[in-house]
Amino acid sequence: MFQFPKGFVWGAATASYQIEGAWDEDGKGESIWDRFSHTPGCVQDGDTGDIACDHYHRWHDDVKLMKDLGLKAYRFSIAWTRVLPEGRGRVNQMGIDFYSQLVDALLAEKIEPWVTLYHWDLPQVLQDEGGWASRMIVDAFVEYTDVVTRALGDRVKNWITLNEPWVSAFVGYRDGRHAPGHTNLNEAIAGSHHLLLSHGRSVPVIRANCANANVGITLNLTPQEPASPSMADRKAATWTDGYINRFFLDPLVGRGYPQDIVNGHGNAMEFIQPGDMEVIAVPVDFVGVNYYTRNIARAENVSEAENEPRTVIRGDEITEMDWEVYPKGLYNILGRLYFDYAFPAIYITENGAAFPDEVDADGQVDDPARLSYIKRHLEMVSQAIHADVPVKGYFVWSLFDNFEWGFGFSKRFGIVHVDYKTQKRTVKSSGRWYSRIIGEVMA
Ligand code: IFM
Repeated sequence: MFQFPKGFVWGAATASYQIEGAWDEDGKGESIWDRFSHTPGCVQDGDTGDIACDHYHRWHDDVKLMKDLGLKAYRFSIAWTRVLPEGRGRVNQMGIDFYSQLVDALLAEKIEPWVTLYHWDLPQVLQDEGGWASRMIVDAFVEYTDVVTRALGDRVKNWITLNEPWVSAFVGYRDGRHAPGHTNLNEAIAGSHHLLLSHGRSVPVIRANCANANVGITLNLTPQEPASPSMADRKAATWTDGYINRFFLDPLVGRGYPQDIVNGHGNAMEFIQPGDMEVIAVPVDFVGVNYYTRNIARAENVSEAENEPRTVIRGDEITEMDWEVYPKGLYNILGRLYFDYAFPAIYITENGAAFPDEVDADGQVDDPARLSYIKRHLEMVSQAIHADVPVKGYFVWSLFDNFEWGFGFSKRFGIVHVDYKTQKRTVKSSGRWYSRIIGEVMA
């Protein structure tokens, strides 16, 4: 059915705060997500990641489950606060040991570890100093990178500096829907720059500590399509493409920040210092893409009657996140990353869907909608590869149902169901299918 090149990486992904639990155990410090979720009203139903999937205590069995699924790679993130509880300075050996043992167990099962250094759980002490909005964070991130890569760089080859910096900056500092819950556009813009600068400064550190490292950054990329051919809708699509996609892609390849977005934000970006843009444009080995859906951009300041009629209509297949299922968008974004931005390699570091799953009377979880979602997106990956786009791997989001940030546990993305009361894991039919596909294409 699909054709994938030899060596294609087949994986699944998670993130520390979403699965680990053990929020204050073994010397771990408080993160912004601990603080945010413990603040009443911030997360749906008052859910927290205090226990989550209890992976911190169950990682051994979880690795066994990955092996049974036939995964070839596992993408997970490090909790900065386990390793450096005060954000910088004192190293917590128990935190290092946890990840070190996990890496050893994965390697023993021939599962390649893919480590994300930052997936949103900033130490609260660093937030108290201004967090990503403050330039001090860059040195702290470089120190953290150095500590982690010195400890794991002898065994971990694949490194992702940041997960979705747009979300960290804009959802956390402008929209207030994520930790730290601020609503300040200027903080979001400064935060974006400091995130990218942290990435750029940490890439050489990773390379120094890890021979033959494969280093990249993961972006959430959402193709933007004008709702009609009108100029107003095209302008709207250009704007949303700019502030979600180009604002991160362009500086990474040395094009600087897109001027339309800088002007539109009305922020002079005076925090940019000489040399910053060169640092950000450090060559990477790959870009990671987290793809879920497209956006259809409709001009807000023009009434429907005055605008041209819509020609691009949202499909009626919608996930529980209210995201349209649109596999073609993945194909389009992959082409753009290669033909326009010329990244040397591309990995899908997340792709998946939330649907309301039920455990049936036989203890099974049948999730045909998720299976179909993954299958159709993989078909797009396969087609992109055949159109010469260098896509090298695919990580389903997510291995487990987990803490979906502001939505708490109400959204299930896993190919493995988690009963949060008993912590029982049940492989869903999508997980069994994915496992079979991996086996077939690897054969
Ligand atoms: O759960 C998140 C993940 O942490 C980052 N990318 C999007 C996923 C689904 O919302």
